[in-house]
Amino acid sequence: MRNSLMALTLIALTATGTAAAMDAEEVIKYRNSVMKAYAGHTGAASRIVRGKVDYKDQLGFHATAMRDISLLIEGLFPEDSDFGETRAKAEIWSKPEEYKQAMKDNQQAAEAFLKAVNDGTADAAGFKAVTDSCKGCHDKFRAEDD
Ligand code: ASC
Repeated sequence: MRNSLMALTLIALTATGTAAAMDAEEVIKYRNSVMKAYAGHTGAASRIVRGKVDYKDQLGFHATAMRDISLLIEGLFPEDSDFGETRAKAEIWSKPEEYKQAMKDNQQAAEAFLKAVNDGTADAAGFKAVTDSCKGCHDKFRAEDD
């Protein structure tokens, strides 16, 4: 009983600590870093897929990172992270169903591309499906550069 109470208190404290640490400006910086990582892996994979470089043995690494990152993105836009140094548009929060669908499209394309890489059937079209879904989301939900 005492132990479980202590455990519960610890969980509660941890949860509070996590929430307090989620300063919106830090979330925005974190989000930008994760997106840059996604762009880095996508750019690297692109050069392999297009035969510009001969690092085919590293394509699985990039495709895995792309798929993993695609799964993180949906959680990177909490309600209060819509101000300041961000190009995130209000539509992310005002059209949540559309936004979720765009996330899902990207996740599915990235998953399919990873599977193709693992099966040895990856091609330019499968890769383009991923970048098209990136672009689809950016067109709707990311503001232009200043
Ligand atoms: C990329 C990247 C994006 C998308 C977009 C697709 O490689 O960094 O933001 O693809 O350019 O058109």
